[in-house]
Amino acid sequence: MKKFTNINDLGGNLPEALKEASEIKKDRFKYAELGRNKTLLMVFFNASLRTRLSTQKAATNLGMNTITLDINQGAWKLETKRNVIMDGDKSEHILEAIPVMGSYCDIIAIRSFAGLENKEEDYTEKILNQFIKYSGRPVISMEAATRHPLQSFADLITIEEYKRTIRPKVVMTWAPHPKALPQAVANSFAEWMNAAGYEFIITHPEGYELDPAFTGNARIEYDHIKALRGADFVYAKNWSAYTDPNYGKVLSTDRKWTVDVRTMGVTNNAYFMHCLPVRRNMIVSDAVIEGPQSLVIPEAANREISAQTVLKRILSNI
Ligand code: AN0
Ligand code: CP
Repeated sequence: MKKFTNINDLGGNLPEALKEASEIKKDRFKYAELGRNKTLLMVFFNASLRTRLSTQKAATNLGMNTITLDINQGAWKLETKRNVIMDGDKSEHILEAIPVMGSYCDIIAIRSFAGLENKEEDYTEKILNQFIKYSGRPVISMEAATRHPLQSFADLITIEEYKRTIRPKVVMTWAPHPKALPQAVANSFAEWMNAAGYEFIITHPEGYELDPAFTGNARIEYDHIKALRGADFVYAKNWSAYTDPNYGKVLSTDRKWTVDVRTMGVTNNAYFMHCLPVRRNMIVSDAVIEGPQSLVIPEAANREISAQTVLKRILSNI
């Protein structure tokens, strides 16, 4: 594997990737020699708890060294546009910074969220693609503008571990949040659920339609109670509007969309999932997230497994 920025990088064989993940989970130190003298550089343009820790742990399990750079804490401010006279507050251009970063590592992982101001810039993955083009290294997305594949892979591993039927009913529900969030987690989850072949339904208020390139043939249902009826897994996530002219805007904070005991009551005793970080009593009630059907902790723990599976595949190829 040469990079990991979307599901296609797994080579189209999900069962094989899931099998590999499950083997890694059983013995995570089996390949402790594979990464010896190899360095993973993790570059963060945005905050992180899980991605930072789980990816570092995964790399360490494989014997790698890791370096972390928080661009907004201690690095030079980076200019990302070309043909600008750099007489402002940005000291360095990303086109020098990227190859320099690449020269200190064997694999480079990036977190760079959607700016939510320029849809075209976000949806062409301008920053991520510059890393792919100019770093000279295999690139791993730790959430880019349109996708969060390490999260979706961990979500899929989690569903496979807990599902009670071959083809469970998975419902992704939009939920309220006070600030505008990217569509990346939702886009990516939709892409992976479609590939997994589960019964997959998306529910959100009108105006929150996602890019059809990600939602594919998933059923879209505006009535969340109707959507959630009989669900085996409820995957909650907030995202800001995708469609024009509201791109990146918060259109609703209606707490009737908060996942609570009442909404979970119409499901098939569903498991509750969320990628975290989560705002309680906006996205989900205390009772649901703390309840016996909540998978948020094992889901987060599987981030180590998805990252390690991806790193192992890339290391085997360099
Ligand atoms: C981010 C998002 O919604 O994309 C990261 C989630 C993993 N969430 C927040 O910024 C709260
Ligand atoms: N789920 C997730 O990616 O969490 P962090 O933003 O804390 O890394």
